[in-house]
Amino acid sequence: MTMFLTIAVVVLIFLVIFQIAKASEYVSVLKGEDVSRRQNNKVNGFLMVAFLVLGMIGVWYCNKLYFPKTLLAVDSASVEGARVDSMLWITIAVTGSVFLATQAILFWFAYKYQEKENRKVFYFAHSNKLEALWTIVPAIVLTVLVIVGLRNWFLFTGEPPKDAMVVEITGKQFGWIFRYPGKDGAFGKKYYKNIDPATNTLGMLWDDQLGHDDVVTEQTVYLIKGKPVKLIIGSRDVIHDVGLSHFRLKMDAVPGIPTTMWFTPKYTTKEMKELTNNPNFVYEISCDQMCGNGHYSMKGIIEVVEQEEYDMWMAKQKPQYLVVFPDKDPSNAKAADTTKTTVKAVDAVATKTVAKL
Ligand SMILES: [Cu+2]
Repeated sequence: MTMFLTIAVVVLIFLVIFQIAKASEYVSVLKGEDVSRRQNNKVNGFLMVAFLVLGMIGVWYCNKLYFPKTLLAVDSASVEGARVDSMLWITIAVTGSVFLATQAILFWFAYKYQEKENRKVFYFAHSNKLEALWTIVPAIVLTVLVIVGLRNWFLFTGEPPKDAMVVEITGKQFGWIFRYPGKDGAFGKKYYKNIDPATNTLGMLWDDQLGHDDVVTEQTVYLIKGKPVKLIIGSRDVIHDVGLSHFRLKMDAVPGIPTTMWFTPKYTTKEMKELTNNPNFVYEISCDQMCGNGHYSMKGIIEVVEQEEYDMWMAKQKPQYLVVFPDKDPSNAKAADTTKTTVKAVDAVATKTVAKL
């Protein structure tokens, strides 16, 4: 029924427009072509100005309505991200003012220079001066924007400060695996043919000593407030992308080609909950590259905490090597020793009891 009504309404509207067009055609024939054209021009000129004013009000209104919902409403959560924000604002200021000026001139001229009886058309074919002006000025402005962008790119992807921590992040269909280098500060080697979904998600080579203290976690990564962190990014299957919108950074995760970027978290997760007025706030890692049918759900979480909390958390983590080979774990060996001693003690008591009997 609704379908039928919709079709009927569309057909009716079409018929009405068609009839109006036909009627105005007859009217113009009656009035004379010149007069009716001038009148049409007047109406069109007025509509152009109305469109300009209404359009600008619409832009302002949408901005007012939706800006608080954008990420820009909250400060960048990384020190370096502030540079991305300032680049964005400068670009919006430059392109926005050009947009406003050109659109205002375009629609205003359509109204102001409409056909009039005593007005002669001024033919203006070419001006070298103007050509040079509107080629050179945008070229200089864009070059400056690109240079600023490149400088920031080299900063984010270059060497981090010396005190930076390093975390490896590996994308897979559909999730994230994190690896911390442990006390030695170095990652053990890995080889993709060693990957085993159950016991060796990264394909680590177990005979590499450097990897014996590497801690591997999934889905949630812990970072420290105020401490620069370098991410070494990779992928296990297809191209993914580490999207860190709150930190204003992102970087492709490419199988076989490690990429890097570094940043300094500025607020803990707890502080962000207050800043955003959202008790459920989490720093999200989104996959920013279409990577398969589970792409939408490929979400990781970053917990930014203070150094002490991080140390406490890290102390509880077991290196992956010891998870896979529990018999190599000294704390397990001790536990085994204790069991042995207990058994011996029980034996001794039993022997004594037997002897008494
Ligand atoms: Cu992905």
